[in-house]
Formats: sequence, C-alpha cells, structure tokens
Amino acid sequence: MSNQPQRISNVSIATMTGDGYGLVPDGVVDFADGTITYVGSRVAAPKHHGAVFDGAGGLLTPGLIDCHTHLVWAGSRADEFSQRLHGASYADIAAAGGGIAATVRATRAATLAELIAVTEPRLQALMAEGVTTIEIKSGYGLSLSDERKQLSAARALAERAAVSVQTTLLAAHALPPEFKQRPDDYIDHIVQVILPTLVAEGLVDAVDAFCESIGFSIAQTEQLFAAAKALDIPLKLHAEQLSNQQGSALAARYQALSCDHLEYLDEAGVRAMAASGTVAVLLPGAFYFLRETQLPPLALLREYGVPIALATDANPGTSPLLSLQLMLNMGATLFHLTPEECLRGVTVNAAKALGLSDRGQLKVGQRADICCWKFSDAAELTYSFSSQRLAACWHHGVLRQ
Ligand code: DI6
Ligand code: FE
Repeated sequence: MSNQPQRISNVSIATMTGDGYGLVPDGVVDFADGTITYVGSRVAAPKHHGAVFDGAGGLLTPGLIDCHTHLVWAGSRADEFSQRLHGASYADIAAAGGGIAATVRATRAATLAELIAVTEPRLQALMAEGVTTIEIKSGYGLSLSDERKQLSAARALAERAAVSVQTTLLAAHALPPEFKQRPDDYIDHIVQVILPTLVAEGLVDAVDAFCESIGFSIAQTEQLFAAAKALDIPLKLHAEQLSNQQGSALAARYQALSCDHLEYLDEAGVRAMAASGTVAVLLPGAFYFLRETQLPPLALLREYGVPIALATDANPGTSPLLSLQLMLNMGATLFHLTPEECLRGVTVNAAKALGLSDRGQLKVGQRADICCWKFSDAAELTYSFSSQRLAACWHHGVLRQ
C-alpha cells in the first residue's frame, strides 16, 4: 500500500456501478492508502499534488476477480487427454485409477514447496491478464494434512505475489482411497476433523462441495453445510454441472454465496437462488473442455435477476486454462452473455460470489485494485484476449511490475 496520493488520468472508466459498465468518459481516479478517494470526470476532479499516471486514452476497470479456481495441483492429465482422443472412455480412465484420483496422488506426493513452485507460474499467467483477486480451492488432498498443504500453498502464494487470495475448503470434492465406498464416513471425517481443524488454523475463507451423482449427495452436502454454517463459514457449491440434483435449492436454503457450473439448473433452482441472493458462477472453460451441450439457463437467470459471474475453474481435469479474459470471450461466444454481463461477471458479481464488498467496482471507498487497458472500448475485453493489452495494474494501490 502506498501512502502517497495517486491519480490516474486521461482514461475512460468502466466503474461497474449501476446496470452496465457505468462509463465515465475523460475520467480521473484518485487513491491513497490503497483506497479510492475520487472517481469521476476530469473537469470536476479535486486539486491533486501527488503523482499522475497518464492512461494514454485507455480504459480503467476494476482489477479482475477469478472467483472459482482449483489452481493448486501437481502432475498433469495431458496423458489422459491424449488417451481420450485415442478412444479411451472417461470410465476406462477412471477404472485405471485416472481422473481426479490421479491428481490426488500427485498432489499428495508433492511437498508444500513443490506445490508452491508449480502453482506460481499459473498464478502469474492469470495476474498478467489483470487478475487482482483469486479464489483457490483445495480438493486434491482429501486428507487433513494434504488439504492443509494445498490451502497453505495458496496462502503462501498470496504472500509472495501482489494478488489477494481467498481460500475455499473443497475436501468434499471426491472420495479418497482410504474411504472407498464409505462416503458417509468421509463426510463425518470432514465435519469432525478436517473442517474444524483447518478453520481453527485460519486457512478457510469458505466451504464448497461437489454435489453430483458422481460426487456427494444432497444429504451429505447438507451435513457439511450445517457444520460449516455452525462455524460461521460462508458456503459455495458445485451444483447441477452434469445433472440436476437440486443442489442449488439446498445452497439457497443455506444462503450460499454462489452456486457454480449450473448447466442443468431448473427454474425452481433459479427462483431459490434469486430469493437468497446467491450468485450464479458460470464456467465456460469446463463447458468447452468437456464438449458439454446443455447451456446454463441464461434467460431464466436474467428474468429472475440472479447475479452472474464468470471464472476459469482452472483445474487439470476439466478446465486446464489459465486465462480469465478467454472466459469473458467464451461467456459471450458459448453462453451468449453480453459484453457488459461478461465484465460484470469478473468484477462486481465475482466479488459478490466471494462475499467481498470492498472491491469489484471503481467508486469511493473501494480498494484500489485497478486495471488500465490499452484500448478505450470496454467491449474489447470480451472481443479478444491477450496479456499484451494490460497497460498497468494496481493491487491495493500499489502499481504491479
Ligand atoms: N467439477 C469439475 O469439473 C472438476 N471438479 C469439479 O468439482 C473436475 C476436477 C478434475 O477432474 O480434476
Ligand atoms: Fe470447479
């Protein structure tokens, strides 16, 4: 955080307040101590004596927020990808010990230092495109010590890089080999041991689960949610990705921050999410990589006014993609979101999906997480993607190098 008052001038500003971009042409943003003190037109700006950054006619947006990632993993699943393209089925691969289980083995075998080392370049790739806040889930450890290792790696990365990290405990991602065919016992173990221990260690900002026919049932998810709620930990849910399990209605009942994926969400689920203010996090990278054909119910989400966010879902199995800008593009091309909806999905609504009210918009009092782009038309952000288009980026008021 820099104490010197700073100004960015000669820019258009997508404040992301109101319904669309909330555009301010020929604008100025001032900030001090990491907090925005003025956003508005240049002519109405207060006198300023500190440094001025010339935005060269570009666009300012809030720093981008990737609100759903599984960024910390070891190993690669490129071999499985190749096997599938040579004709092996997902079931063949799973039967041979592949899939999530393969990533769990590799992640368990890695040391904390190794996990940090393999994750750092992934984080840098996202940051190079303007990400200033990222959510990182566990879920490839599936034991107390290995879930701790994943979350600790995420926290350590936040210390080393100019980015804010929110950690989510996703111990209920898959069944570990120790609990083969005993999912209820594993949920008991999460509720009695993994969750309270890691919460006490301060490693858990939110709790998530994979509620799916091939994941955990509604009853198991609810048991976990009740335990997390009792500890005052916010909830998120992987819901209705491959089938409709009514996970979103359960999540809404527990006032979850977000439900994520949602290709198979129905109207009752949309209505429940609208009533609880739960954000719909859409993940076009997984949709694309799995060659999914069922589209999330965009018209219903709009009709009921459910806030929509977009994220990378970065993970080795279903979304091995490290570009949030690509997700903006896919949000439009694959899900038919407007460019305004796409940008809201990685700023104001992504902040909401993480329960963060201090970022995601450019307005007085918000954190000075700011991207300055080399173009002035906000639609460019959805139209194309590249790390070369970011002119400058401030994280908590500090210009990132
Ligand atoms: N949904 C997914 O698509 C990923 N996890 C989840 O809950 C899959 C993760 C993997 O295959 O490694
Ligand atoms: Fe995911």
